[in-house]
Amino acid sequence: MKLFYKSAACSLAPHIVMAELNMVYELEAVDLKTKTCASGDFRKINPNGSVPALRMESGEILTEGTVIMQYLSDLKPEANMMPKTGTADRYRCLEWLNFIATDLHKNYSPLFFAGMIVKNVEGQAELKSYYVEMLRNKVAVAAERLGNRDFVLGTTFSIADAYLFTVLSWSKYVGVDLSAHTNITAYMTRIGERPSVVRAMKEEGIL
Ligand SMILES: N[C@@H](CCC(=O)N[C@@H](CS)C(=O)NCC(=O)O)C(=O)O
Repeated sequence: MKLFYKSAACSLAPHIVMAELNMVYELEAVDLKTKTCASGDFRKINPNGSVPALRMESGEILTEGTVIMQYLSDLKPEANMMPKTGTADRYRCLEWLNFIATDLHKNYSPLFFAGMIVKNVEGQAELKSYYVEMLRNKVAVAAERLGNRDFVLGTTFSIADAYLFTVLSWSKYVGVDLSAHTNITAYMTRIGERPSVVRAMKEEGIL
């Protein structure tokens, strides 16, 4: 299997999942600006031009991070990285994945590209302040839902943790202050020390 990724981007989440599951995998870095990678034109691999993309054992390409992570966890169901179909926890996990993808992830993105969205500096500052405020509220919701659990679903590390950790780790680059939520800062430290997370981050050159 090969994961097409960009260092520290959302593709870190499935990368962590592959490491956690002790899978045999290859990595190929993508330049998101030029949409190129060692294999050539990345749009031929993923017409959407975004990472992550996974080349599965069959040779087919699977895209969409939350789906890739579900696919990976289904390859090794015994590792319980996603609760079994039909259980209440399964839907709790899906609820987290959707919340992270749509309410967290996509509200961080404009903070990285403010200069491409708005040309004048004042406009960029306004845009950033809007999204930082939006994220302050969304992170408060995440903190409330996490409560005093070790992991989002309780005591078991799941694919939702790999994704939540990845997205919240962008806070330091874009001025989103997590320090008001001590459960979140402790969570970030706890997940960041996990061997699979350390391995994936090292492989991406972040550590
Ligand atoms: N819908 C995709 C979006 C992934 C996404 O936003 N990836 C970002 C990096 S974190 C990206 O590749 N952005 C460049 C682009 O979309 O052109 C998913 O959930 O996997």
